[in-house]
Order: sequence, then C-alpha cells, then structure tokens
Amino acid sequence: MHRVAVLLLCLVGAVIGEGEKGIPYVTPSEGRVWPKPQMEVTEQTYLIVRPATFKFRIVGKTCDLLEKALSRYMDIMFSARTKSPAAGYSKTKMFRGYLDTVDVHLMAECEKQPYLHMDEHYQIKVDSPDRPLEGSIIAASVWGAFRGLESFSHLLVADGGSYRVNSTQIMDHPRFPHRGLMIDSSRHFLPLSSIKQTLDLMSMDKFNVLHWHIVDSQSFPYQSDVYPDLSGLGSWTSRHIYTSEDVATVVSYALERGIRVMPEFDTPGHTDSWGPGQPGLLTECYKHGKPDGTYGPVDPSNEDNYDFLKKLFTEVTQRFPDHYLHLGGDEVSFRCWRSNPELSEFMQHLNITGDYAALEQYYITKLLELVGDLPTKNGYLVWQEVFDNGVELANDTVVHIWKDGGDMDRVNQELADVTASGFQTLLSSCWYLNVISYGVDWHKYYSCDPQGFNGTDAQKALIVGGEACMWGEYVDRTNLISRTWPRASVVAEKLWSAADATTNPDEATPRLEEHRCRLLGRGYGVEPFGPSYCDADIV
Ligand code: CP6
Repeated sequence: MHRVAVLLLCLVGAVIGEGEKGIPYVTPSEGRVWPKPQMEVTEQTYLIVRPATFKFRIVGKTCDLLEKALSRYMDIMFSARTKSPAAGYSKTKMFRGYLDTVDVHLMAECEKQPYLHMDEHYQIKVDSPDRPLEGSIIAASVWGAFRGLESFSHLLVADGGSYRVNSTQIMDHPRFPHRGLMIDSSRHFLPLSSIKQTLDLMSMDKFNVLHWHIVDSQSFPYQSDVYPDLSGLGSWTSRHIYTSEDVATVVSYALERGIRVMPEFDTPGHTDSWGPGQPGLLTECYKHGKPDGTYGPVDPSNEDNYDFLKKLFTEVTQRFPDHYLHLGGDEVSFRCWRSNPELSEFMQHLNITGDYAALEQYYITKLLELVGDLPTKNGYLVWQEVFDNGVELANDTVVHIWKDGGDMDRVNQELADVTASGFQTLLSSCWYLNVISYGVDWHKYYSCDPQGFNGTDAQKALIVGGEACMWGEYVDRTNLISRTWPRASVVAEKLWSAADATTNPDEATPRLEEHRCRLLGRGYGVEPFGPSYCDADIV
C-alpha cells in the first residue's frame, strides 16, 4: 500500500477506529457535556481560556452558596490532571479569541435548601451571535447555576497550559426532579471522605439526591442523642459511627452542591442491629414453646415501640432537613412473627388471626401516622412491598420500586399499577449497581426507561425519577467509588437528558468515555468499561 494511504488509514483509525475484537475505542476530550443537555448548539470555532486571567463575574443576585461554588469550579476546571492537547479536538477549528470572563447571572435570591421540585434549568452562551466573544451562565435559581457551572466545566478541553472552548449555546433542564444515588453504610462503614467523594461525583453528573441507607441489620452507625444505646450497642465499634456533627457535615457538603440528603431508617425488617440498644423493640422468636434467643422484625404489638420511633424520628428529621424520609418496609420475614404465641394472641384481638400481611399493615399504618404527625411535617418514601401489600398510604407518598430488575415486563407492570393508584413513583429495579458481572454491563442501564410502561400521560407524570443503588454487602471505602462510577453516570443521563436522546448506547459510548476520563483527571478512581486510554492514565 502507498505510504500516504497507510498513514491516512492510521490517522482515521486512531480517531474513529475499532479496537481489537470490534470493541470501539475512542479519543477522549472534545468538550462534550455529560449528561447530554436538552438543547446544545456548538460551532466549529473556539475561544481560548487562560487560567491565569480567567474569572467568573457575578452580575445578578449572589450568596455564599454561589460564591463558594465559583471558587470550587475554578479549582475543578484548572487543576485537573489532563494537560496535553486533546487528540480528538479538531485542528481545523477556527480560533476566535480569548474568553477571560464568564458572567454568572443568577436571576432570583438564593434558596436555603434543595427540594424535590427545585428549579434546575440554566442557559450557557459562549461566543453566541447576540454576544460575540463573551460568555455567560444564566439561571433562575442557585441550583440551576450549579448545574450550569458543571456543564461549563465540561466544555473546556485542555490544550497545553490553557483550554479551548467551542462557541456554544446550551439551554438545559432535567427530565426528572428526583435523580438519586443510594449508598449503604450499615453493611460496611463508609468514612466521611468516601461520602464526600460520592457527593463530588454526584454533582459532576447532576444527581440531586443522596439516599443514605444509614442503618440496617448488620450495624447501626447513626449516633442518636435520645437513644445513645442504639449505636452504643449496635455499631460495629464505637468509632464506626456518624455523630450529629458528621451528619451536619454531609448535609452541608451536599447542600453546597445542590444535593438533598434523604436518610433511610428501614423497619420493621432489616433491624437486627437496633435490638441490643432498645430492649423490647424486636419480636422474640420462639422454638418449642419458649424464646430461642433470636429476634425478628420490630414487634408491632408493643405500644412503647411507637413512642420510641416517634422520638427517634423527631431527632432524625431535625438533623436531616430534607422534606422526605425513607421508611423502608421491604423484605419483612414472617417466620419469627409466626413463631411468637403472644403475637398470635394480639392478632386474635385485632381479628386478623393468621394474616401476617395484615399485621405488617397494622405496623406500617401506625408508623406512617406517627411520621405524618412529626413537628417537621415530613413526607415519606417506602419500598414497593408496602404498596404491594395493600397498606393505605398518604396521597403524597413516593413508592420506590426495586424488585424484578431482570424482568422489565414485571417492572413495567408494577410501574403501571403504582401510578394507576395515583402514587408518585421512583424506579431503581434496573439500576442495582451492586450486581456486577464480567464485561460491559451499562447498556442495560441505558435501555431502561422509567416511563417506558403502558400508561396514560397522567400516570407517566407521577414518575418522579429514579435512583441507582449501591448496596454495601461487598462494598466499602476500597471499592465504593470504582464500582459506582462511571456506571452511575449512565443512570444520571437517563434521568437528566431527553428520553429520545438516550436510546443509543453506541452514540453514548464516546461521550461516556470522555466523561470517565474527565472524572479520572479530576482525581477520582473511576473504573474503565472496556479497553481505552486517557491522559490521566499517566501519573
Ligand atoms: N437490604 C435492604 C438489601 C436489599 C434490600 N433492602 C437488597 C435486595 C436485593 C439485592 C440487593 C439489595 N441488601 N434493606 C432491598 C430493597 Cl440484589
């Protein structure tokens, strides 16, 4: 073959070529925003951003939250490890000039707390026809400003000591209001540094809810002032705990990134670790007519337990300012309840002899009532079993669907059933990131659509969003970040971007590759999802 032809082929191959065995590899860094904006127009012209002279200029309202975010983004943008010219960035693009200032125009006063239906839309203009050579980020709320800053940081492509940014216009807003990630600090304790890194990465993917499954059967790390024995006797050790200061640290770190922190205290099942610190809380299991020393779910027949829960949740809702509390309610085993003769007697009085689902209903109904009466006036979420078992729920309850991840027909049926009953719905079934296997496993996350079920527009409007779940049985601080990211990024795009823009995994692959490389360059140990390279490989 001709020398020139070979050279050309190699060049083409390097840019868009297929890797070994048909696995595509791609060149990173073209300044593409992840998750994909609702509307983006980008030109074949660029401006140069020089770190030494670049600044954000506040031209609208401001507040501490915004000012802190601006200084954080200066760091994020200019201290990333990626420094060399981006191989994928076309050398034929035309240089237009220098971008030294980006106006940050916040149109309304800052809000103090993020919430379910907060405004997150924003607009970015870089060298737009109406404002040539200038840059601006425009938002109605501080939350939108955060999202705009993140997107702006994605537009930058390293080029030696400076950065290129295409002439670009973006108008963007989320598809769903609830875009969550669940972490589990019971099966393994997660240090604050891991939780903060998780929040950093969440903000880089525009997630807005940290669902903190803080306690479970294996340990109770939440340190309560009203019931100190819960963690005193239920945590792994006296150092594997979250004090009220730790909780405040997580809540404020999340607030600074526009992320809500929603705690889960799962009952009546998954509560083994609660038992030692609160005698009388759990059901005693019986064998051969006497207690065998083991315990089951919360004992619904003990009235004191409802006072206990009321006091505990009063404290919890004061520490976690978010409107929503996750009350669990999943996987209640009836084995121990069945064995207990006192419960049988109690059920006889209630006229529900033998009907343990009705006993569960009795408990959940009382739980929901007491949480509804808290001074903090909370809303709540429950796992799908609570709905499936026919418990009566307040109108504003959010039902969290988690079962049947491998069977989308059943998931879609459940979505249809829950929304047909008029409840707001959150989907996780297809996004169990803790379930891993060899090979590329994110295409299935990308093909799952929370509104893909058969239903009316009114039903679809009840879908508040979804959550990626990272259960902690096999996850601690050593693998939390790498196992979660960038696989959670795929879920983030499903929940933020337009439905018809997130159907083709082949189209998403190079963009996800660029994003993964960006996160690696920012210093996070995010795993690869196939053969690839990244400037930040070299340390
Ligand atoms: N813990 C609690 C868990 C799970 C659930 N609840 C779980 C179930 C199945 C899988 C992963 C996690 N470990 N409290 C279900 C919501 Cl695959």
